[in-house]
Amino acid sequence: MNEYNHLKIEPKWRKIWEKKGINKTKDTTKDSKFYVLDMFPYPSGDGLHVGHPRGYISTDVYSRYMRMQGFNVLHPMGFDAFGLPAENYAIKNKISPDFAMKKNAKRYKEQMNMIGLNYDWSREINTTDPNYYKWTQWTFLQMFKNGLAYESFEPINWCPSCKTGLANEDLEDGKCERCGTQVEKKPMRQWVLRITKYADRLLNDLKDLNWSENVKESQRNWIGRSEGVEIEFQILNSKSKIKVFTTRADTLFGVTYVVLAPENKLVQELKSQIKNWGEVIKYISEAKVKTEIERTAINKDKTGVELKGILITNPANGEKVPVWISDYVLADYGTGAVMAVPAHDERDYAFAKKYSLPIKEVISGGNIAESAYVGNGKLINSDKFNGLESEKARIEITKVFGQEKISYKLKDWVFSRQRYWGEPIPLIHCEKCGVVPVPEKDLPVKLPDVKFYEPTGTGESPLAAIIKWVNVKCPKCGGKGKRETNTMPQWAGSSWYYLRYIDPKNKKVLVDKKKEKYWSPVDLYVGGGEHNTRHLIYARFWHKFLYDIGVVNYNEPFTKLMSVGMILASDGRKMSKRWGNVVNPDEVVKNVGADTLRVYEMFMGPFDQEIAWSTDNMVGSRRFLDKVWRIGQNFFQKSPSSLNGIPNRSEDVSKENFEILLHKTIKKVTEDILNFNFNTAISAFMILVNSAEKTEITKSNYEIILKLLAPFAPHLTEEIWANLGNKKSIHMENWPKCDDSKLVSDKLIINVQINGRPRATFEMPVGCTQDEVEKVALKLPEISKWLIGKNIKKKMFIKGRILTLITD
Ligand code: ANZ
Ligand code: ZN
Repeated sequence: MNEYNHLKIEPKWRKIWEKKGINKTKDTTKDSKFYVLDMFPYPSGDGLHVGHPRGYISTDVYSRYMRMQGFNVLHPMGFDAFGLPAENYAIKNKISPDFAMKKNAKRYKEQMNMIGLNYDWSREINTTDPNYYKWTQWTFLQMFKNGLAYESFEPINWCPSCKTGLANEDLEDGKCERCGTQVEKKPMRQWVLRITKYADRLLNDLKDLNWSENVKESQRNWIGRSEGVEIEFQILNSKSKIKVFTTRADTLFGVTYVVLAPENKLVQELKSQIKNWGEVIKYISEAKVKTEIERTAINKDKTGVELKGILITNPANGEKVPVWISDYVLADYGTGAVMAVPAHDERDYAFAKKYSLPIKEVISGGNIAESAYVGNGKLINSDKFNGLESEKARIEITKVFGQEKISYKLKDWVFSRQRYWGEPIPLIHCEKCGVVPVPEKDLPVKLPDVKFYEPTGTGESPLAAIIKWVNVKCPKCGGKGKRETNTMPQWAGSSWYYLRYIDPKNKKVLVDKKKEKYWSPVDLYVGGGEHNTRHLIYARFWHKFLYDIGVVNYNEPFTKLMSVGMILASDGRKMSKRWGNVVNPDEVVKNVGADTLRVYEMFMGPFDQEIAWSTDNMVGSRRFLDKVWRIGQNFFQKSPSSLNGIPNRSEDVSKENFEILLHKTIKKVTEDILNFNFNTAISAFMILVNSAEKTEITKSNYEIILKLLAPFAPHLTEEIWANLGNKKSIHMENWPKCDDSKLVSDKLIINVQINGRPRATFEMPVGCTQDEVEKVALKLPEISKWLIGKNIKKKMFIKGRILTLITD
């Protein structure tokens, strides 16, 4: 018997596939299309570990399946190679980021090929390729021209270790996502994109997407739309007012103090009136080092300082109430000021208790001696509004004292980084003309070669030191100009890359409109759940902008989204060099083969859930493939003429029952692939193959099994397929069709009619022949009695249903 030698089979077929171009996407806009996209990786120096390809294998299975269903499939791959990780890696290893990135990308590609991923590499893109980032820069220019990119001097998040500004989205619990350092606020010149202008569309259009409710909910929370009211409180002995944002205008009569965020500009303005300035300034500097989570957690101890000497008037009842600063109020949400209603808000309640501030009940229904009552109810202690229900009162009180206002948690996107390894922002600062866009014909603005990539830490990018590059003529007046030296964040290039795969080499436009219309939107997008907010919000924003300026035809980029669960190490921890628990796919492929790795990763558990690696279980997947191989060997040992029907060993599964199971499996595997239930698809396979071992399986049924398995184990199935004498690649075959008649049950009801009249019904096994049916029928008394003394002139049989007898 021939051995299943994956080391021989796998590289052989990969070479043949490449030569035949079976992964190539057809350059047509006519056939039915299907676009399957992976979140592309940034190529890190460590290469892939076995956790990375879980998503890639799923899309590979899916795209092979769709191709067998007759679709023109686009399944591309590329690299997201700008950004801090690549740059930090390069600095650490003292090589240029460009060199490091190219080396790493090459390694990634080799590993992906080794796993048999069928990418169309002729469409490969890399965000650091000037021919690619030309269009990232071009889109930025269009945003600039449309007023969506602006300069800001507000304090931004600054990572003292990475020495760069960061967007809110780049923080984890107030720490730099990359290095874990506590982020500071630092005032700096920044380029910012007005993503908030798109907040409502980003929110509303979620409803049309075939995404899980949980991802949609994360996006909703991230956007954080809140309908409320702004109310102004006059400061005594001052012209200034304090404006607060509240969602509970109905509690206005219960305000017993007002709280400003420590960073609120008013605090500095009121300095001369504040009697305890020393205490105030000390508190402000302490607040700076706390994270947002620490500041706003309900159960954290609240701290604050009263601004002594400041009083304000409640517009509703004229009461004079004190003003405090506290870090539980955030500077960049709402107005950075809160009207405190301790009777009806938990944080205000805790704060008032701690500092013995009055608690005034204005909504009935609770027991404020014990805790804040946060629900709705009838108003009390609220003058002419007494007796109104909260909801009605909110409207009425707003009419008199406030202004309706919608607040968003989403902030404009801080879009500049003070680092080398990113797309240069294509703007020129002119002494006379101000900020001037680089003319489109001069794009791309290429990154210059430099000697040092290290961040300067001064808030300027290392590019600022390249005098030759920085000094340019102003495109408008020809006078002295200087290039913008900030670069774009890593998220820029990944916000639109899926469009470039459609038309990767186009020199004239970002993407040809006709091609875009055909291929867009992405039908299936697969990647890690960590991208549920940032990347997927940025990309949707970028896409909607391109839609608005007529570059693309649809207003959403990704129709269906699937999140892949992480593969943990066998010790249950994240795979990491730090823990020494990384499993290298090269080893696995060498030991048991790429097909085993693929089958195992699809089998190990529900696709969207975390799961720990187990080498033992992987061996089980190999055994399954061994069985598939062994069954095939039975065919090769016979002479070619006796290929139909091999003798079984025990015949404990009947041929009929096997066919039923086979068709059930076709149905199940088809549905499971479509629903990303790969693990149950593989279990169904295992059951099928076990019974295939115990029956007389025909060649054509065996071929059906191979076709079903082809997307999962492409090399093994191709090898057997070829050995069976097939010339065309199995991956170009049609997907097997399930014969529903075989599914109903393993028993059929046969009707017998004599001369057009129904005379008997009885059960027969599925697959019964006319002869078998006749034999049973003629023995039945209710049939035979009609046939006494008659000759049967004609017999007709509708397979599996009706036997008709005509007599003379
Ligand atoms: C008075 C009030 C009374 C409030 C009451 C609540 C209950 P969302 O839904 O998240 O928008 N708030 C406003 N700006 C804030 C800031 N910058 N930092 C911290 N908290 C802030 O929440 C809106 C509510 O959060 C507002 O309504 C305000 O407290 C608080 F019985 O105003 B409320
Ligand atoms: Zn100029």
